Amino acid sequence: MGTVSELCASSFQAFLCPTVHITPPVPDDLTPEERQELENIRRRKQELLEDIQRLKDEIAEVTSEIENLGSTEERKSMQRNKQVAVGRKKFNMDPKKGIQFLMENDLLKNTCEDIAQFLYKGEGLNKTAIGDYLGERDEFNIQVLHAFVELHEFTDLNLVQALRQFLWSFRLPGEAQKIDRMMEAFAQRYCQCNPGVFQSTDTCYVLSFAIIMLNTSLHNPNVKDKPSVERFVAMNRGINAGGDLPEDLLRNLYDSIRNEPFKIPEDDGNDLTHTFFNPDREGWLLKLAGGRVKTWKRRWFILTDNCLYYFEYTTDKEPRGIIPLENLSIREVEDSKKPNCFELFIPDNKDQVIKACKTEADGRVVEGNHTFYRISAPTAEEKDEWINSIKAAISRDPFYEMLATRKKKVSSVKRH
Ligand code: 4IP
Repeated sequence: MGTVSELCASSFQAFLCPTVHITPPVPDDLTPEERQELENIRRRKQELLEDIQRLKDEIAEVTSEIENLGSTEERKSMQRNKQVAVGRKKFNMDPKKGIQFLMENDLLKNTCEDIAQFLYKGEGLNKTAIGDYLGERDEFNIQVLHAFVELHEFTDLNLVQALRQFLWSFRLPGEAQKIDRMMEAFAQRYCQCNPGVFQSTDTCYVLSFAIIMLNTSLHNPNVKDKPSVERFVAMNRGINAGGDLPEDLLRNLYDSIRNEPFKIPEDDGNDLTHTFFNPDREGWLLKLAGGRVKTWKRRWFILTDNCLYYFEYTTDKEPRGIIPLENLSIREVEDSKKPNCFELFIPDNKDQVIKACKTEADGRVVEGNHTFYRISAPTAEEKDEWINSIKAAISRDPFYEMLATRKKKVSSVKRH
């Protein structure tokens, strides 16, 4: 009979070729220690064989899964889902590019209905991006907006219920023209689903805004003067083509908003409808000088009446400078010296001096000399809040003008 090492070698053979293993009998001429060792080796061999079998089974299973995947639609669909996920990410960063990508990869048809459906489902899409896309002035985007609004079913909903649904499906952009287009489309759809409730879509439009403003007044803690139902009814006199809307209807809408505020998508932690109607804000910011010597000065800024005022101290009666926001735009910028910067500038004209005034060291009030105002906020959150409030202040005025024109229209219809 062989030695233990020979026996081990034969076990090793069996290990390599597990199917042809015959356990030979234990030779008689072994010492008890050798027997014990042999037994241990054989037990270990058995365990290893079992392990090998388990691994083989697992490999077979995975291989068959891979083969199946390769041969079925599943693989294609996995690939497709991956592409859709990429498209969604692109959309959230730049809506137009995202849509373009999805169409190029045959994941979306180039029709406004298909795109509207995609936005309406909204899976994995950022609601601010949806709002931005729908608010675009482009003819095609306007068609998508209409197809999107058509997907909303407002039949037998009162105006507050319909607005709840609509305002939850995307985030209202901050620009007046965009808000106007979207609310116009909403009003048309509401009137189409509920004929006879309002005399015209303008009435529906104006009342929708009265409701959004009511929501802000009732639920924003900064608004101290809460309107009563009587005031709300009075405010909306004459808006139904010169006539009054039924008081019951207005009271119901008021109660609904008072009992439950609008739920607004808060993708970036800011509630635009609140900011839009209450842009005022104040706080410490750093401002870069306009002249050649670029010094940063800490100033107390107050945003009110579509102007930005800055003071040296919070208690100062006279501001050091006043910047009317009319015709200005705002953007985020990187500065190598200060964090959280944004800039006020004149769009399409980087050399023109911004209309503003400031106080010289000797107390004289003179015209400003900034072609842009670069401002640094203490934190990223404050920077975002300032940007949103200033954006809202900039777009509020033209918006109120548009609303006022429409109000005039709906209350004067009778006289014509
Ligand atoms: C001043 O620097 C301040 O930064 C002024 O800001 C600024 O005016 C001046 O800019 C700049 O020279 P010093 O105090 O070191 O002299 P503030 O008025 O807030 O004190 P702006 O136009 O930024 O208000 P120029 O543009 O005057 O050089």
